[in-house]
Amino acid sequence: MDHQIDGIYQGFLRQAQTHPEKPLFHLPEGRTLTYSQVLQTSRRIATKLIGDGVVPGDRVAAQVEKSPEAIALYLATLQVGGVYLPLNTAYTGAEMDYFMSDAAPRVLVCDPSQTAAHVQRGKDGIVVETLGAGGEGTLLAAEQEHTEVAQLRASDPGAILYTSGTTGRSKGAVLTQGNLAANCASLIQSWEYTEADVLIHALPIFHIHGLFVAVNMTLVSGASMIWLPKFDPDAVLESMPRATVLMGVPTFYTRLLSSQQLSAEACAGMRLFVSGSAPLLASDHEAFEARTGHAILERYGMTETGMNTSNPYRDGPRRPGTVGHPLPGVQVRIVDRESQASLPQGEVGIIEVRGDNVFAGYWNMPEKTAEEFREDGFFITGDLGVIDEQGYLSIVGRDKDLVISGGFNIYPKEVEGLIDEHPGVFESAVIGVPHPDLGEGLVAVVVPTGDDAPEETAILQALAGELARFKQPRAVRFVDALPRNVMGKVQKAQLRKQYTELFSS
Ligand code: MLC
Ligand code: AMP
Repeated sequence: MDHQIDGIYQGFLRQAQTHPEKPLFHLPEGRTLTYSQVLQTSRRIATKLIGDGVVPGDRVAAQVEKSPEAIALYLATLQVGGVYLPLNTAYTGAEMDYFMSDAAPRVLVCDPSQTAAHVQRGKDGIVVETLGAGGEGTLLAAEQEHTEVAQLRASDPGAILYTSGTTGRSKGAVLTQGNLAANCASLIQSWEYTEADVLIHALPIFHIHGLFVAVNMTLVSGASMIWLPKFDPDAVLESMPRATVLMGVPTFYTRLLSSQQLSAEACAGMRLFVSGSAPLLASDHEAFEARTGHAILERYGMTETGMNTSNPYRDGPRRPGTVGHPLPGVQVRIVDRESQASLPQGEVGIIEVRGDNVFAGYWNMPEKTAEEFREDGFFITGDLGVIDEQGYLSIVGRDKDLVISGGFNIYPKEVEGLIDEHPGVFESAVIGVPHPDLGEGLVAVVVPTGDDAPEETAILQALAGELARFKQPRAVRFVDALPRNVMGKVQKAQLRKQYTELFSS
C-alpha cells in the first residue's frame, strides 16, 4: 500500500532532535561528529543540491571516498527527495560513462582529483560537484541550511544501485523509500539494535551492506559508529573495547582469524558479529566461536531485495553454513527451476522472495524487470537454496553466472566480452575458484586463435584500462578448447573443478 513515508531521513531527523549532542561518528584521530553537526552539514549540502536544480525524483550520483560528509550527502539527497546513486570508487572511465548515460543524474559528486575527467559531463548538463575524503570540495560551499523536508510516499524511489547483469549490461536496481525503511526496521528489531550500540564501520559505503544495512540502522536507531576508512584487522581489533557490533563480509573474519590479537578478551565488550554478502565458511564460523566465544550471525541479502534472511539473534542457535530464517515481513520459498512449483523442505531449488524489502524494478529496463518476477510478486534471486526441518535456509550455489570476490560481485560476461576483443583471443571463460582470502578468485580461461597465444600480461594490461581492479582476473590460463555440453554451453563447473587448487596450492 502506498502511503506517506516515515523514512530513513525522518528517522535520522528524530534522533538528531532528540539527542543532538550524541556522537554519530567516532573518527580515527579521536574526533567525533555529533548528530546535530551531521544534520547541519546535510542541510548545507541540501542547499547546494536545491541550487543545482535537484527536484524530487532527480538522481544524485556520488563517486566519492568514504567520509562522514558522504553520509551527509546521502541524507541531503533523501531530504530533498532525490534518488541517491552511489558508485564504487574503483569504477573506471568507461564504466562511469555507462552509468552516467543510463541514470542521467542531475548532479555527480566526485573526488576533487577527478574533476578533469568529468569536464565533458558538465557540458552534457550534469552538474559536477566535488567532495574529498577530508570534506573539502565544492559540495560544502553553501553556508545556508535548507530545512524543508520533501514529503514522500513509500513507492517513491530512494536510491539506485547498479548491479552487473548476466547479459553484460549493468542494471540499476531502484529501491524505494518504503524498501529502505521496511528493511531497516526489520533488522533493528531482529538484531535488537539500539541507541546503546556502537558499530565498527569498516565497509565501503557504495553498497547495500555498508550503506543500507550498517548506516541506515545506525541513523534510525540513534546509535554511533566507529568510522574506519577501510577494513584493517588491527584497527578493528583496537576499536573493539569501545564497540558493540561489527558487520562485515567473510573476508573480514578470515583476516581477523589470522591475527594473533583475536581472543575472547579482545571481544569481551562486543555483543554481535554479523557476516554477509558472500558465504562464510562453516570452518571460519567454528574457529571464530572457539577463539572468541561469539557465534557469528550470518544473514543473506542482495542489492535488489535488501536483507532476506538471518540467523537468530536470540531464539535458537546460529547455524554455521546457513543463513537462518526469513526476516519479519519477508517471504521466502524454494522453487523448481523447470516446473516453477514450490518445493518441500529438504529439496534444492531457486530461492524466491517477496515483501516490502523487494525493489521496484530495474531502471529503464521493464522487460528485464518482468523476467525476474513471478506473476504473484515473488522475485527470482538466482541463488540456489534448501530449507531444513527447522526452517533454516542454506545457500548451496548460484543459478546465475556470478563470482563474489571479497564481497564484490563480478559478472563473468562483462570480463569475457573484453577479453574476447583482444587480438589473438578466440574465446574465453571467466570463472571463480576458491581463494583463501577473498573467498573466490577470478580466473580467465582463454582459447587463442592460432598457435601464438597472446601474453598473459598483455591481456591483463588491456583489461586494466577498462575494468575496476576487483573485476580483473588474478590468473590467466590458456587451453585449446573450452569444455561444452551437447547444447554447446560452456561447462563452467568442469573448469572450476579443474582449477580449484589454483590459489590454494
Ligand atoms: C580489493 N581488491 C580486490 C578486492 N578488494 N580484488 C578482488 N576482490 C576484492 N573484493 C584488490 C585491490 O585493488 C588490490 O589490488 C588487491 O586486491 C589487494 O587489495 P587488499 O589491500 O588486499 O584489499 P583490501 O583493500 O583490503 O580489500 C579487501 C576487502 C574489500 C575484502 C576488505 O574488498 C572490502 O571491503 N569488501 C567489501 C565489499 C562489500 O561491501 N560488499 C557488499 C556488497 S552488498 P592491487 O592490484 O592493488 O594489489 C551485497 C549484498 C549483501 O553483496 O548481502 O550484503
Ligand atoms: P549483490 O548482487 O552484490 O547484492 O550480491 C547478492 C548476492 O550475494 C546474493 O544473490 C548471493 O548470491 C550472495 N550472498 C549474499 N549474502 C550471502 C550469504 N550469507 N551467503 C551466501 N551468499 C550470499
